[in-house]
Amino acid sequence: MHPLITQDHVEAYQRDGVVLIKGLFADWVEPLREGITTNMAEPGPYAAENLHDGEAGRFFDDYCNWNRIAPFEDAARHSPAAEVAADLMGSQTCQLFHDHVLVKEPGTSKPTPWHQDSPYYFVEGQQTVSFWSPLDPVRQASLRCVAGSHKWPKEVLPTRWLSETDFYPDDKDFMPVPDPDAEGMEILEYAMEPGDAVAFHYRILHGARGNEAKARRRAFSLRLLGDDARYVARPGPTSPPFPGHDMVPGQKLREDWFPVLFIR
Ligand SMILES: O=C(O)CCC(=O)C(=O)O
Repeated sequence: MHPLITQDHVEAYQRDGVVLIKGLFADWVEPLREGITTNMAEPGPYAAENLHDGEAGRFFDDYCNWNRIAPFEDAARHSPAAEVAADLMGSQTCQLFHDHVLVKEPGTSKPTPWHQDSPYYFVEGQQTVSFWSPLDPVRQASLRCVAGSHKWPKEVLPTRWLSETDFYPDDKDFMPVPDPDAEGMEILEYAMEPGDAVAFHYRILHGARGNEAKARRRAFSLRLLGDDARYVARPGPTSPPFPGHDMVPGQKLREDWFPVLFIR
């Protein structure tokens, strides 16, 4: 087990689908901030602005940039994240799916809608984990996760964040998006320092409040895969789409595009 975590972290992760890892990216905070500066100055083809005209603040996100922004690749390959991920997942290996940057500038009141990541992705498995790490202290705009939702039998309907329309043309296999606050669900959220990370399963229902604070809320996320993760077909283009990936259902993700970061 990596010294940053204990058996309690693993049990909490398996039970709740979410756990806080203090200091996971503590040594990468400055380089990752620089990476985000580069990313925002040179957005990739998938970069999005998630506010309508006239809405206050700025909510920027972008993903799949690790192979052009060195600090993102460095954090994926050399931080403790991959080994900690393998420990939490109970996996012999850890493979990179992608990186994701989410920035809420001060005065951005828009919440991040409740969603699970898994329905947007073309991958399925019990052994999945994302790390969401703020590079600024966060209180109000921290990630909020519904404990145990990774074990729900049906996935939650994926929607587009800006237009709030359904993500796939055929949505009969999904359950409607619940309102965890109104429905009294157990929501886990943490006051976090730069470099701390929330580990959460791809099937965890999660969202975030707006950022009404005076400070920026820059977050870096790594999406990681364990031994049992396999390519799955979805009813339309996924997010991220990875055009031309050429994989078939049941296949392990190709290692030339999704590098193995850790082998036990
Ligand atoms: O940063 C946010 O506001 C939301 C993050 C999120 O949904 C994710 O990392 O999957």
